[in-house]
Amino acid sequence: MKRIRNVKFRILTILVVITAIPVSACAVRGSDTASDAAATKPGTVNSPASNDGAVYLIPQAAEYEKHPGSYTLTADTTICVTGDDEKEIQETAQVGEYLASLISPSTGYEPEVVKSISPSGGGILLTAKDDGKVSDAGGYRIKVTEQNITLSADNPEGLFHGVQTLRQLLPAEIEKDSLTGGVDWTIDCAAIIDYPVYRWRGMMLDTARNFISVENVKRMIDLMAGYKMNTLHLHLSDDQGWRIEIKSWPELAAIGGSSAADGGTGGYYTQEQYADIVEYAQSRYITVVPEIDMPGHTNAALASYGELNPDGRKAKPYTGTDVGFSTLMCNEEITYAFIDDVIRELAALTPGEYIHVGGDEASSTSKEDYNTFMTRVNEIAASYGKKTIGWNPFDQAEGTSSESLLQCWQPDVSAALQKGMKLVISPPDKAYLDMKYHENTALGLQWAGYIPTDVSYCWNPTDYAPEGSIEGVECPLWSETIRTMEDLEFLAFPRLLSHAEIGWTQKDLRNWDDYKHRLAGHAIRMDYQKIGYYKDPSVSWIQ
Ligand code: TNX
Repeated sequence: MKRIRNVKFRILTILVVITAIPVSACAVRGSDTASDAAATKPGTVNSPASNDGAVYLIPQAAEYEKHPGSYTLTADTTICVTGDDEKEIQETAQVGEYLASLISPSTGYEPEVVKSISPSGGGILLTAKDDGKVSDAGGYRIKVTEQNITLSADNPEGLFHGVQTLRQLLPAEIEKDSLTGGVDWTIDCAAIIDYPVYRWRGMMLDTARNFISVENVKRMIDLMAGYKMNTLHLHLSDDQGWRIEIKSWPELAAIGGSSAADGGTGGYYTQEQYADIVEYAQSRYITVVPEIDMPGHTNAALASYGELNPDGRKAKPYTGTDVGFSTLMCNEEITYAFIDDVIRELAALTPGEYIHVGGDEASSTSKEDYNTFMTRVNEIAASYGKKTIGWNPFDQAEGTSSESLLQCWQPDVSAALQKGMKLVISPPDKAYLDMKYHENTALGLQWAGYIPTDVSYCWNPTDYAPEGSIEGVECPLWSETIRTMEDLEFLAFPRLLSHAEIGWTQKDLRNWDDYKHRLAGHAIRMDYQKIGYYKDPSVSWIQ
């Protein structure tokens, strides 16, 4: 099965490459324009030492201009916050508290967050007042002078992204979780304007093949937030496991939750735990998109309830890693009563616009049944106020319209484009975090090829679809070979950072030579955060 998937994808890729205008993500950037020159600065000043005071932003900012002098954070620094109305000031204060919580452990300072417009005694001002549009999609401006720092944005989300930049402008030791002496907490004077290129900057965690604890999901949320990612897709059900409590169908969690892919851990999120994850993600400006994969990839549901099967008997739990053998019954009302309950309960717990309905690899479902099924599923989701997103060939199903998104993992996006659907781009041979880095790295699969860090970085979403049709990018982390958080981090880092930059930074500001230099300079921050990343030999790591 996997080999077929691989070959098909490669043939289609070749066709697309021939028909599309090739765009090189890794062309060496010229420096003859003002914006090029400005953008070159963060990654190229000084030598690439880890604590040399040089700036290694990831993702790269749209405009960065270094000025003479520096600002120093002290025990007296306050964080002032303001906005257009009380609600916005309140939310801005929360971003201020978040900034304070990042600063405190290593510096020992406990900056006071004050609702005021003027930073007294030279502080940090966070302002969400609408007076100089940056972008309402989460952009921001930063001005660092010797006296103070002003971070402004059109909304608190933009301020949150600006805080991530401030964090990377401070010495790397800011990432330590314990008091660190002997560091001058200075930031070079600078002017920055920054905004994202795409609205959807996602990561997917497959909690179905191997359960991922609430604590570990929260750690991933924190790490994603550090790179300005804003969408967490949770793959909550598959053949091997069902991970979300559905109160009207309790055996889903009780039975479906107990299995996992061979050697993996079972488990499920109670509704309270799921709501807690969603709220935690919201506090980091990350939207959770839950996925119930159907009509294929449903063995865990079929193992939980006999009535979902043609013979009325529960299927056997499945712990292998094959795909394409299970299907819901597409012409039986019990199936739609089941899906109605699942989507109703999930929609009530999910503030985001989208529910992911899977739709991939339904090789045991006829085309006709697939059409019937997706028409009903789209109607059910709409009845609970949600839009749908699905994997190819979801776009080809009748009943899927421009309201829905296609997550494309296969290159044929013609039906989606014809229908006016927007796309989330996830090419397996670039963006799949579960592919091995190299032949001899232990974890991961290889059906889409090996993905060393440079391959994960050197592509553009526009290699796959026209710019105007792209909602964003997402890197899925399937968990067939993952057992522990160490495994997860090894596959995710540093490749997650490639995808964060592809989602955020304009493509003419990106090139591998500059990026690998920044990644090497940035690495010590991952060390201080105890991220277990793979030291890919294609990067000249420092230390
Ligand atoms: C393909 S890509 C899958 C998953 C597997 C993954 C392993 C897609 C939509 N489905 O079911 O876990 O390959 O790499």
